[in-house]
Parts: sequence; C-alpha cells; structure tokens
Amino acid sequence: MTREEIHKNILWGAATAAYQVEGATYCDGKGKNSWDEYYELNHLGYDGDIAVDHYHHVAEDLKLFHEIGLQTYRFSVSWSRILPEGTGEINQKGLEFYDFIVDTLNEYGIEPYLTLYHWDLPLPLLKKGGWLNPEVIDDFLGYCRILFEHFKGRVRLWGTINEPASEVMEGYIQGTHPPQEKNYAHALQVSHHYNLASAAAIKMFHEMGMDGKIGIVLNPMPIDVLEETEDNLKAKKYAYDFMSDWYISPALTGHYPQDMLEFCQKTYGAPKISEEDYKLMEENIGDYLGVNYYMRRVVEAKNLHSDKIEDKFSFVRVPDGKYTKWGWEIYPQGLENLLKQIYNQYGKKEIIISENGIGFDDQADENGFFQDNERISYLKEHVEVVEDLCAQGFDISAYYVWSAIDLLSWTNGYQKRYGLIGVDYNTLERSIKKSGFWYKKFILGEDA
Ligand code: GCO
Repeated sequence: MTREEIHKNILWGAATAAYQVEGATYCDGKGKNSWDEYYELNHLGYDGDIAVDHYHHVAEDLKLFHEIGLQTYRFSVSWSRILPEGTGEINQKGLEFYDFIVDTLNEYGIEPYLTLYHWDLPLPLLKKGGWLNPEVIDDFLGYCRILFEHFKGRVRLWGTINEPASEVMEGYIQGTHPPQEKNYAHALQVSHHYNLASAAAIKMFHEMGMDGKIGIVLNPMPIDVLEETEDNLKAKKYAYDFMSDWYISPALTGHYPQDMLEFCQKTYGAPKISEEDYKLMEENIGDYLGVNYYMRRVVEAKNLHSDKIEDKFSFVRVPDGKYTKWGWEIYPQGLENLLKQIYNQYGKKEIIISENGIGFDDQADENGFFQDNERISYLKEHVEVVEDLCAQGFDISAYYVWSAIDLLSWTNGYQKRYGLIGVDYNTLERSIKKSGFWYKKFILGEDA
C-alpha cells in the first residue's frame, strides 16, 4: 500500500467525554453522579457544572467538528442523564440530547463512536458500593441495553469502559478520583468487575445483532528502564504486568497475566474470579482493542523482595527526555514499542487509537487565536508513527485526537488544555486553533 492509501484507510477523528465537556449538571432531569459529588466534597476551585457548556452549544460544536474535517467523533454518554437513578426510569430528555449528537454527526458524514462509560457513575450506584458491588455490573448492562436498542443502526462504533486502569489506580489506589479509596484489594476486585462488565456488554451487543464493532478502551503504557540491569528488568516486568498487561491480557484472551495474578491473589487476596467469569471473558473478546496513548513510563527497581507491588519499582525521569509542564514525557516511539509488544504477545488485532494528544496551558493571542505549535508537532510525530505502523502491517482502523475541544481535565481543572478547538472560559466563545486548521489539512492529505 502507498502512504496515500494507508492514510485513506484510517478514519481520522477526535474525542471528548461527557463529564469533561457537557456541563449542565442539573439540567433536564440529569441525576447526580460520582463526579458531581467529588467536586462538592473536594474544594479544588473548579468543577464540571459548566465545563465548556457543550450541552447548550452542541449544534455549534458539531458544526465546528465538521468544519475541521473530522471523519469520526468519539464521545461518551452520561449514564445519569439517561437514568437519573442509575436504574429504573428513563429520562427522555437525556436520550434526546444524544439523538441530536448522533443524527447530526450522521448528517455531516462523521462516524459516531459512542463510549458507554467514561467514569461518571450515577451517585445512587456509588452509594451502594460502586464498581466493587457486582450488582453494578447488572445495572450497567441495563443501561447498555437501553442505548443499544435506541441507537441500533445509527451508531456503528462502540466502546464499553474507558481506561479502567486509570479509574482503578486513581479511584482505588491513589485516592484522587471517586470513590477516593486507597485499598489494593478493592482496586483489584474493581478491575475484574470492569472486565466482566465489558465482556457482558460485548456479549449483549453481539446477541442483539447490532451492526458495527464494540471493544474496551485501555490506556496501556509501554515501560522502559534507563539501565538494563537484571533487577531493573524484573521491575519493568512487574510494572508492565500490573499497569498494562493486567488489562490487555483479559481484553484479548479472557485471562490475567499468570505471574501477576498469583502475586496479587497471594498478597492482596484479590481479585476473586469464578469459572463462569473466565468463560464470559474468554468468549467475549472485543472486535477491536481501543488504545489511548499519551506517554511511556520509565522505571527502576526499588525493593524487589517486598511482597507489595508499590515497593517493587519507582518511576524515574529520563535525563534528556522531553516533558510537558505536567510531567508527561513526549515519546512517540513509545506507541510503536507498545503496539509491537501487544502484537508479539497476542498476535494481530484491530486497534483503534482512541485517544492521543497533549495537554498544556496554551493561551490565545491578542486576536483570540491559539497558535498551539507544540500540539501540532506532538500530533505530527504521533500520526507519523501510526502510518508507519500500518505500513508495517499493523491493523489500525481509526485515530482520535484528544481532544476535539478544550475541556475539563479531571484533576487539573481548565488550565490544562487539549483541544483542537479553543474555548474562552469567560465568554464560552469557541475558536478553531492552529492545530485544528492543521488537522483539517492533514486529514485531506494536504499536509506536507
Ligand atoms: C486529564 C486527562 C483526561 C484523559 C481522558 C482519559 O487531563 O484529565 O488527560 O483528559 O485523557 O479523560 O480518557
């Protein structure tokens, strides 16, 4: 295939998540969710009540997405807009909002990609134990059925759970996302429940004869070491197995990485897994694997003899590495290394790069124009890797810039911007950034 053919074979898009853009927290019957409560409890100086008010600017925003030439748009549905209590009565207004998104995208010829769960859990479900309570898996399936029935034929690309690893790490280990726990046993059990929920949703999707594809969206990180000592290589394996393969392996085989599973069950007594769980996961592998890629992690051995995972390795900074202000390393090669590792371990699989982008505090100039050259160079370097990988035979069917429009960064607020489209937070005015104009040209194949 020529480079041009490769380029044309990939669907180029951009992504957002409901809670990060919609605002309108208490509008039109939406129920309260885990993040509404999180910002009430933690006085961070910002919250999601308005976000970028996408709920009220949706027509304008979709028009801008069309203007910058997106071929596909990934968004998530707010569960508590559809089911204010998490289960039970449907809020029609909630469905109408997403009807508008889906129908408008289809009219524009932009392929909708719907994420079922991007972290905003209806509060009543959090109160009964959240994802630690297996009943929530059934509640999730009830919600999925509503969306499958409702959008059948109109949405062809579906994602089940977004970045379970982040939610497990931040919600149950570091305590920085709801429910703000620091409990490894809970973290591991929740990771398993996410996998079960995803597998069961995939099963339902296929049983309902839905057209299109469904899969889980992960954020696996490639792991490197600065010096390849025997100890560092052991630390690297612990880190990769715990943070990345712990999610990749079940998504592609229905099983956890064996060494890590034994270690976790011995040390933390979790996760508890039944024979039926394995059967469900093995029989319901996604049609593709969603990969959100931002950066690699570099580790070194700490105390390998400890029986706690957190003692075994620590993160190190690469002396001559390029980092964002938020400490995320810019390392496009990591995407190639990661996908090669996945293919080496599990064979060929359709991959969607469901998020890739850079967060920084870009500022509009005196004319209100965002000259976000750093974003353009980050994106250029990464899309080049994507096309190179396809030239080498990797099956990457779509790529999404994170994010289509500036949005709320969960624990960094509004300073950390990601968008191809900028938002003035005083007036909520939108403007296409330099990167948005660049992406349009790139999609058209006109970028040099
Ligand atoms: C942030 C994060 C998010 C994530 C996204 C994950 O700064 O809050 O980077 O924007 O990338 O929500 O799916």
